[in-house]
Amino acid sequence: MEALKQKFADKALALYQELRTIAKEKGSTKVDEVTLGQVLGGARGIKMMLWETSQLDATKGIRFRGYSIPEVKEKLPSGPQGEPKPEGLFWLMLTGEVPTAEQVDALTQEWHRRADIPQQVYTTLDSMPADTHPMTQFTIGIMAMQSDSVFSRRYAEGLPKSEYWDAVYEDSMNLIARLPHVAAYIYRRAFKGGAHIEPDTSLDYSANYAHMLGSDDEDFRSLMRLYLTIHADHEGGNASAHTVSLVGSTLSDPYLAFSAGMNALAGPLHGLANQEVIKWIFEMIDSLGTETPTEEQIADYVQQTLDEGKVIPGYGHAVLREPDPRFTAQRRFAEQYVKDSDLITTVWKIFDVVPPILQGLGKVKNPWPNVDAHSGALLVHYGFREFSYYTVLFGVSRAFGVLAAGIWSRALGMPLERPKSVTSDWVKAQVKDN
Ligand code: CMX
Repeated sequence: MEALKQKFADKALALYQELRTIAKEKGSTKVDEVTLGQVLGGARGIKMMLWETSQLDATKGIRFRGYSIPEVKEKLPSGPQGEPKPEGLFWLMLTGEVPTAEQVDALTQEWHRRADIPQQVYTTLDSMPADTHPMTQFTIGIMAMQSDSVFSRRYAEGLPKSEYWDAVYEDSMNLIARLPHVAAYIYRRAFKGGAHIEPDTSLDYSANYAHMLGSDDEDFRSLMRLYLTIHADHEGGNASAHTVSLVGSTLSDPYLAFSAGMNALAGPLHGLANQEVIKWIFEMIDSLGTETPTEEQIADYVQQTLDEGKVIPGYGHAVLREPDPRFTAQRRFAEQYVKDSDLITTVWKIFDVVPPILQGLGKVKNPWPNVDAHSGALLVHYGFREFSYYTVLFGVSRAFGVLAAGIWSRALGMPLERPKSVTSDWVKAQVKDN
């Protein structure tokens, strides 16, 4: 058995027993109350799922197994310029332990070994118009691999419940290994006339993805390591993670579950916001007729957007109540690697302008930037101007978290997810009774 798989198996079995005992002996312990505001307000804050890989705090932001983004950058094995490798984050999320550089290198090689893309993926993608939205191509590309699912095959052969996690582990490892290849293929067919680039297995996961996209720039490789690390997981309740978990709980295999989650990520209130942000900034630049807008000009444009009944993309969050540490990490990266960029300076000016305006509306719970407010400007800086592709990059990264969590769910024997719904008559009756 692979070292990572063995380590996971040891930990998961022990936790499975522990949680079974807790559920049996203490299952009636009350942990929270649900309000009508939560029922009518998108279930914010209702604790209803187990998620081992990360935890989101409203003010401190994301913690991967307890580690903040700066701590992850410091502790995880990194590339030559010091940005953490997502391979290490996957190891950390799956085992709770910081891996050594050798363990991370072995994982890189393992993923290279597993990156065997079935021909039907390319045939299927090639049958679609090249201008099909890249996120649509991405989910179709993932679905085109589903017939390879180890879980589905073994389940049909009578896989016992105690071995679900093993098959899900195999699918998840294969899927993560294959995703950058499928994603790069989509990029090159959609935007580079189908001139595809062979992988380079001497590179780590992120650098190889950058290479297949068409860049061997050392700084861009570093950006990709950081990007794939910070977008990987944001606890379980966000729409893409929750969707993967929900679909996986029906024992749909990881291909089915992950592609479902990618359809959730493709919504403008979630992952598509990275595309919306950069579009909105360029529309503002066009409308104002300057690449160096003043704060006053930006404020006017923000007001115009709000007056049109639209949201300011890249701002606000369902959980966070402070600037997103993932925004801050990208800002630090830009400060270190990008010296002069009008576009990035504009992103920072927007950061100064937008929060007080949103606060002034009196209804926005979090006026601060989220992860999507910064990522597009960095990608444009490195020559990736195809905005509709940005959410695919987010999706490749999100695989690390949601698939690691999916392996945990099956190892812990989590059941079919089935919360309760109510009717509006029931809601009105609660108020009347009170
Ligand atoms: N611009 C304008 N209005 C905003 C706003 C923004 N950026 N963020 C929230 N609001 C509004 C909401 O639309 C809502 O208005 P109504 O009551 O009129 O419907 C009100 O403020 C209250 O919303 P909230 O409780 O503060 O925010 P939610 O938890 O409902 O929604 C989010 C969170 C992210 C969907 C919302 O802030 C938003 O639409 N932001 C812009 C889109 C975006 O950047 N999404 C990416 C999030 C990160 C990610 O998943 O990738």
